[in-house]
Amino acid sequence: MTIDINKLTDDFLEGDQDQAWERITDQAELMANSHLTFEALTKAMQRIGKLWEENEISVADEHLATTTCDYVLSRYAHYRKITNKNENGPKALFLCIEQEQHYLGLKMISLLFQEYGWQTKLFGANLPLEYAVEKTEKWGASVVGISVAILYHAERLNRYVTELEALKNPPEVLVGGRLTSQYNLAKYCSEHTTLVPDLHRVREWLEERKGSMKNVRY
Ligand code: B12
Repeated sequence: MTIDINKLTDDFLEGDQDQAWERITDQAELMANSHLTFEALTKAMQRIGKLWEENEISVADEHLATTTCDYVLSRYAHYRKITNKNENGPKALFLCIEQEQHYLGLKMISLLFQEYGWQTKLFGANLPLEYAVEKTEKWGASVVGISVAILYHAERLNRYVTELEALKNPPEVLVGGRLTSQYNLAKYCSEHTTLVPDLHRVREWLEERKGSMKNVRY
């Protein structure tokens, strides 16, 4: 990948949506491959985290970087015609557990599922458990993807997993987010839960299921 991550980070910190978008469109390989694009955006946001940790930037800068990254993500999805209306595709619902604000990664994963022909609903940040259960049941989602980034939020994970997996038609619960790459969250999950540490593993998971699906767009 030849994109300059430091410059992309600077665009995010400036809130320069057009410049950030151009930096992506300049790279033909990114425009053709969402995996590489999401990897670049992830690296830039991780760099934002490092700068925040080192007191180089403020929380306001983090917010601006987030909305700019989110803009690029939405524009990329529009450009690549990635849709969540994949009729007859299996259903996946995505949410962050209560109080969890870090939703950008979840949005990327939802888009990846869409590319593989899934119908998706993206609930984003901070979805209380009662609604997660209700929506899963009503819509008949076969997968629920949960994101968790902050360690003290993980305590809540177990209730989400337990209640979702106890439904009459239980979905497969996938747990991802920054924490899963750093800690073993198995103690908050069950033997049926799938822990997904990074983008590569998501791609592998989607590839494994591809064979059994109709209407798949590659
Ligand atoms: C942007 C940001 C924010 C934004 C969030 C904006 C938003 N709406 O998303 C704001 C400013 C609100 C914020 C707030 C806070 N944040 Co913050 N934040 C970040 C930052 C810089 C980037 C997060 C991000 O978007 N990363 C990029 C995404 C793409 O990566 P990702 O989430 O890991 O997702 C990837 C995979 O994990 C996977 N994935 C993600 N979800 C899922 C789900 C499924 C199902 C699957 C399969 C896969 C998957 O897919 C992605 C693909 O690459 C991180 C730094 C970092 N290293 O991530 C800190 C960071 C996560 N934040 C941190 C902290 C401390 C906080 C705050 C407590 C304080 C603060 N900074 O204001 C609050 C807490 C808010 C809360 N209650 O949740 C710490 C956490 C440290 C810790 N020990 O827990 C970090 C690591 C910063 C740091 N270096 O210290 N934050």
